[in-house]
Amino acid sequence: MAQSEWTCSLSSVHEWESPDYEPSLPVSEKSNPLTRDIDRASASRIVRMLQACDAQMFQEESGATYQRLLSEQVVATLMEVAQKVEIILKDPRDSLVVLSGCGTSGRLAFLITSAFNRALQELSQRSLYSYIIAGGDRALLSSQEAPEDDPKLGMLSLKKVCEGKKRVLFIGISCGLSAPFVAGQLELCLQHPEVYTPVLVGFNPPHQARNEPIPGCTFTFRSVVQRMQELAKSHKAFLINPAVGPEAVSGSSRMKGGSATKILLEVVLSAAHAAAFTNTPVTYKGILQHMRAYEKTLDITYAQKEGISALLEAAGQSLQRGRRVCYLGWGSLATLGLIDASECIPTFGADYEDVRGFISGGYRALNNNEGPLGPDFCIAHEDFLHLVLPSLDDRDVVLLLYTQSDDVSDVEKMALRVREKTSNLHAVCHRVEGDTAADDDINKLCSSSLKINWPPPASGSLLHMQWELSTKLLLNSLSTGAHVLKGKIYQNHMMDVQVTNSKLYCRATRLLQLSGCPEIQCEEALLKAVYRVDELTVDITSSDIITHTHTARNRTKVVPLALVCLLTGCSLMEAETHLQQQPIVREAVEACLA
Ligand code: F1P
Repeated sequence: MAQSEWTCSLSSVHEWESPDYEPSLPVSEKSNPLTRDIDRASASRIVRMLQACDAQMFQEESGATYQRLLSEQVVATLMEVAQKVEIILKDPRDSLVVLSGCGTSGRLAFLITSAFNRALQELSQRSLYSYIIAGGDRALLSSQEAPEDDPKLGMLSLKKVCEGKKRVLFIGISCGLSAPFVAGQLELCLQHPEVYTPVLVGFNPPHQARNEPIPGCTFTFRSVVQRMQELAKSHKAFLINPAVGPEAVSGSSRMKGGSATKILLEVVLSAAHAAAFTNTPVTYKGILQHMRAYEKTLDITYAQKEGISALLEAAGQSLQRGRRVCYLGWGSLATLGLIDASECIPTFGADYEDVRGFISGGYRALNNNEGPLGPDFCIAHEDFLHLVLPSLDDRDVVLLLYTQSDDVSDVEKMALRVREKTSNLHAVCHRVEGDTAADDDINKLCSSSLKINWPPPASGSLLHMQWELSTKLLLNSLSTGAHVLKGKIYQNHMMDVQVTNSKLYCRATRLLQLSGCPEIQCEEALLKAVYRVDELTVDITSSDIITHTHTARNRTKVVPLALVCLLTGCSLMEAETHLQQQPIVREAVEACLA
C-alpha cells in the first residue's frame, strides 16, 4: 500500500467518532469515511476496504464517545446476561429464551437459536431457544419489511411463543435501535416484569435510538430504551449496544451489524452453556477470550484477500452480464448462503434470480419453524438441479460452500454435475490445519478453490461458529463487491434502495438530499416517484408513511428516478428514459451532476 494511502486510511479509521461527523445521523446510518470511493475501486481494493471496515468492530474504545465491543461495560453486561441464561439452563421448567428481530437481525436469531438448540439436543436436553422474525419464516428468505413497522404484531408474536411460560429472557435485536416491531416486544416485557427480562442488542448509543412517533403507540424506540436504562441500574433489563462503526455501504446493517450480533450472542450463549454443563463459570477473561477468537476469525478470513478478490471479480462479471451467482452449500454454511442471497434483493434492488442460495437437504436441513415455504421458495440442491442448472453456462458463477465435516463425496457429485454446464465453478472450504480432506478431485473441477485453514480449536463448537462467521464475511464481501462492480452504488450509498418501511423511507429522503435540494423538496420528489405522478394530489400528501411504503412495494428504481428528477428538473417519464439509457445508477447520477 502506498504511504499516502495508508496515512489517509489511518486518519479516516476514527473520523466517524468525531461529534462533528454527520452529527444528525446515528452510527448505524453514517457513511464510512473508509469507503467514500468504493464505487470506483477495483475488486482487490474493495476487499481491502471491507476488511478495514470489519476491523473497526474490534477497535478499542477511544475517549468516552462510544462503547465498543471489547469495552469493560459491554463485557460486564455480556457476563450478566450469560449468567441469566445459565440459571434458566439449570432449571428450564416453564422457561424460554427468545431471540427476535427484523430482516437480518431475525435471520441471525434463527441461525443462533438453531445452533444452540442443536447443542442442547446433543446433550439430550429439550429445546430452550425460540426465534421470532418479523413477517414469519418467509422473511428468512425474502424481504418482508412492512411487518417491521408493526409494534402490535411484535407483541402478539412474542405472546404467542411464550404462552404458558413463567420466565422468559427476551433478546430483542435491532442494529439501528429502530425497528417498531422490536420496540413493541420490549414494551410488552416492560409491562410484565414478573415474566419477562428484556435484553436489547443494537449498535448505537441510547441517545441515538430512533425517536419518531410510532403510529398508534405512546412509546418510541428511544423512550423504551430510556426505561430499560433505568431498569438496567437494578439489573432487571440489559442493554448490549457497542458501536461497531458505520457500514461499508451506508446503513447496510446486514454486514457489521449482523456479524456483531452473531459474535455477541454466541459469546453469551456459549458462556452460559459452558457454565451450566461443564462447570466452567462465566468469567470476564473467558468472554474476552471468545471475542478475541472472533477477531482472529477476521484475520484468518482476510488473509485470503487474493482469493476473495478473484471470486468477487468473477461474481461482478456475471452480474454485469445479466447472469447469475449461485451458492450451493452444506450445513449451516448453506443457511448463510441462503441469507446472503436473499438480502441482495432489498439491499441492491437485485432480481430474485441474480444471486440464489441452495442447501443440501432442503427444508429438512434448514429446520425452520414453518417448514417448507412453497414453490416460490425452492432451496434444495435438487431444486437447483431441476430449475437452475439446465440454463447455466460459463457466464454464471457457482460457488460451493462446505467444510471438512460435510459429506465431501456429495460435494464432488455436485461439482461434477455443475461442470457439465459451466467451468465458472468455485469453492470455499474450511478445514483444520493438517487435515487431509479427500477433496483433491473437487479442487481439480473448480477454477478457484479457497481453502481456509484453521488452527486446532479449543472446542469443536467454537470452530464451527468461526467457520460460520468467516463464511458470512466472505459472502457479504462477495455480494456487496459484485454489486459495487455492477455500478449499483454511488460513492458509498446504495441509491436504488427499496422504500418498503419507515426506516428506509427516511433513508431514501436523506439520500435524495445528495442532490443539494432541501428536505421538503426531496420528500416530494420521492412521493412523486412512488406514486408515479408529476404532481402530488391531496390524497397522496395526506396519506401516512405506511400507505407510501405499501405503494412503494410494487415499484422499482424509486430513488434513482426521484434523484434524476431533482437534479435535472425533468418529468418522471423523461427520468425513466434516462435511466433506461443509463442503467448503471452511479453513472446516471454522475451524468446528471455533470
Ligand atoms: C432491520 C432491517 C435490516 C435490513 C433493512 C431493513 O434492521 O430489516 O436487517 O437490512 O435495513 O431493516 P434493524 O432493526 O436490525 O436495525
